[in-house]
Formats: sequence, structure tokens, C-alpha cells
Amino acid sequence: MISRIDMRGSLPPDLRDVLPRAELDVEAALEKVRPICEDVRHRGAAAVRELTARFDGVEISTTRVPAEAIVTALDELDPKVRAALEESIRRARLVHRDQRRADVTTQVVPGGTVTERWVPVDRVGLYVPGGRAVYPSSVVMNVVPAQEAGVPSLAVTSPAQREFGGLPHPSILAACALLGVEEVYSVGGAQAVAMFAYGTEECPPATMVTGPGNIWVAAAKRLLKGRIGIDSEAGPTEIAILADATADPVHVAADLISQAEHDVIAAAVLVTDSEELAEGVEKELPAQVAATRHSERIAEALAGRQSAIVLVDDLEAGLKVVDAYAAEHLEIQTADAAAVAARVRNAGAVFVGPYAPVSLGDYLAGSNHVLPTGGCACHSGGLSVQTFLRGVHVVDYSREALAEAAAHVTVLADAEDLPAHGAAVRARFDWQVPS
Ligand code: HSO
Ligand code: ZN
Repeated sequence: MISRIDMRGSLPPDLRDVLPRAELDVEAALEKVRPICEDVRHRGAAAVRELTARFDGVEISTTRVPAEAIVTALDELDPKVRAALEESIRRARLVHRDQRRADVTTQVVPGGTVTERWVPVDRVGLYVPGGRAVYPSSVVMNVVPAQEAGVPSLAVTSPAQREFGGLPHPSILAACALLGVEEVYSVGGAQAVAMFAYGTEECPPATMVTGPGNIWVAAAKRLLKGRIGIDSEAGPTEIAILADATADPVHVAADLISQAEHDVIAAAVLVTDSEELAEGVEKELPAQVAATRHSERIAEALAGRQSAIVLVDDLEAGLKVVDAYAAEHLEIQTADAAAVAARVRNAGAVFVGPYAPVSLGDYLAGSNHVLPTGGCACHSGGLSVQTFLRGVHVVDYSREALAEAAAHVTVLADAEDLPAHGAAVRARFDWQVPS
């Protein structure tokens, strides 16, 4: 059901390359996505509607979801789901509010200061997947950090669903209503990213687009990055678990399965120094998979080349492996899990000990579930308030403070053969270097 990679003895030098990983060929999707984006750029909302008919199989008369549809979706939402979403929002707000940064002013010299002023981007388009993956929780995870960052204009888009008359899934609309989001579009795929990048008669352009999506969304983000800011290209979900002999194979198996449930190309990787745990998990997986609803999808994900049980000599080696892998989600199920977790450098999110499974983080921990995948956790973090803020440097120098810097500026400008740079300073002092 899941393959084994034995790294006992010594770790391979090209660790990152030998670890299992799904191959997602975003490059190849670029060529298909380019004409779609161009079409939206030139023909606006009409192109978006036609593309929706072609790809989502549903005719829509407008891309903007009417306000009544959002209100109705909330009215019809199961009260239990509503209560759970409200608690998820409350916890996420607590965490994300604390991420806000104060502006920092540094006095460099008397009369000379530099302030880092944190300013939210003007307008954000949030992409929420549709189709098989209808995740109202992802609405929460995208909207809350943008709102807590103070983004003044916020729009959500999610693919039109034929069975809901061309609107996004009602649970997505209900989540928007709970979050106070009134601007929602029933548009998915690459055309949604293009809609936000170029704007249409029905949707003003956005400064940034964030949120997970399929390969077409990822390709459109890659193509239009620069024209529009993006968070990351979000690939298939990954869970890595670093566990020792103290871990419970039942929990480990359940957690691997939980993320394999997302997709046949989702990755589930167990790294352990315990042969006994590996055997326990291998035994446990088929039983648990058979008992769950999406057993076929999960079995395929676990058997895929992106999933494996990796055996290592000890936790030191295990830490090297998980750092090289840089998982989207990393669970630490070892003795003294907090101490081991503190040593992890590369992971989108770290889940410590037996009572912090990834599914808690997916919904209710308060942390964000939009996290770097495909090894990007070695250079990027998950969605946060910071994603939506820019640090604007504000430079404020008095005459005296500039005079004091003038000689050095002139020397450096001359050294770079840019004498007009130095002259711009001297122009304020009768074209002389003040002494
Ligand atoms: N594990 C997914 C997020 C999610 N799980 C949404 C359930 N719903 C990526 O972090
Ligand atoms: Zn999940």
C-alpha cells in the first residue's frame, strides 16, 4: 500500500532529489493558459463567461454573485456547520491579529530617520477551489489574514457549479457571508486569475491574488505574476510525520490517510527510526483505508511515488530528512516532541506531539492552512497577515543630517561612475560638498 525507502546506514548526499515528490508540470500548462489569459485581457467579462461555459459546463449571465444568493446561502447553512465555521473564524482571527506589525522608526543619526511603514495592498482577489474540493475552511484561511492586515477591498472567486445554477458552492457563499465578504464571483480556473489581474467590466482589477487552486490556477499565477502579486503556486497537499517508537501507529496511519484524502497526488511521508513503528503503520493503513469513504483515492495517493515510509538510523538523521523534504505539514510524534520540533527549520507548519494532528490545523487550530508545498517551505511561509502588507521605507533627513552624509554619498556615486547622484546632494549646498 505504501513503499519503503531505507536510508539506514548513511543518508544519500542528494537527499532532496531522492525523496518522494509528486511531479506537477506547471510549465507545460503555461502554454494552454496563455491564450485564456489573453482572451480575458482583451474581451473582459464576455470572455470569462464563455470560458466558464467551456470549462465548467455552465452558462452564467453575470460573473458577480448577487447579494441575495450570499444571504440565502447563510440562511440555509446547517447550524452545526455555521457554529464550527464561526469558531474557526474566531480562532483564526486571534492568531492573525497578533501577526500585525507595528511601524518601526530607526534614528540613524540626529535628524535622520528611516521608518518601515506596513501598508496593506489595495485590493485582493481570493481564489477558493470548487469542483471536488469545496472548502469553506479555505475561505476562512484566505479572508481572515487579508482582513486582519486591513486590506480595504476584498473579493472572493470560486468556480461556477452547474448543480447550483452557476453559482459557487453554497457553503463557500455562506462562509463569505459569515466573514462579511460581499463581493463574490462565480469564476474558476486560469480565467479567474486573469480576471483579477486585468479586471473586467464586472470585476475591478486586483493588486494581488491568493489562494490554492489546480494546475491551471497555478500556471496562470506563474504567467501573470508581476502584473499581479501572488502568494504561492500551491501544489498538492503533503504531510510528513517524524516519529519514533513512542508514536502510536493508529494515529500515524490516520494522519497520513487524512491528507491523502485530498487528492490521488497528495503526498504522505513517514520518517522514522523505528522498524516496529513502520511495520505497525504498514499493518494499520489497509484496515483504516478500507473503512473510510474515499478509500480508492487514498489508496492511490499512498501507493503513489510521492508517498513513502522512510527508515533512518536515528532522529538526527530524521531531522535532516524532514528538513530536506520541507513539507507543507510536518507532525512530530516523538518523545519530547517540543524539543525536536524546535529544531525543525523547513516546514510550512509544524504540529507538535500526539494531540496536534494536521486536521486540527486544517480547520480549528487558529493557524493558516494555506501553506507552501513542493519543497517551497525552505524559502517561504504560509499565508499570514504579512502576505498582504508591504513595508514602505520612509526616509526623513534634516539639512544637517544630509550635510553629514554628503561626502560619503559623493564618493560612492563617483566610485560607481554615477556623478549626477552626488550632484543631486550637492545641489542643496551650492553644489559643494558641505564640510
Ligand atoms: N490540508 C489542506 C487544507 C484543507 N484541509 C482544507 C481540509 N480542508 C491544505 O493545507
Ligand atoms: Zn486537509
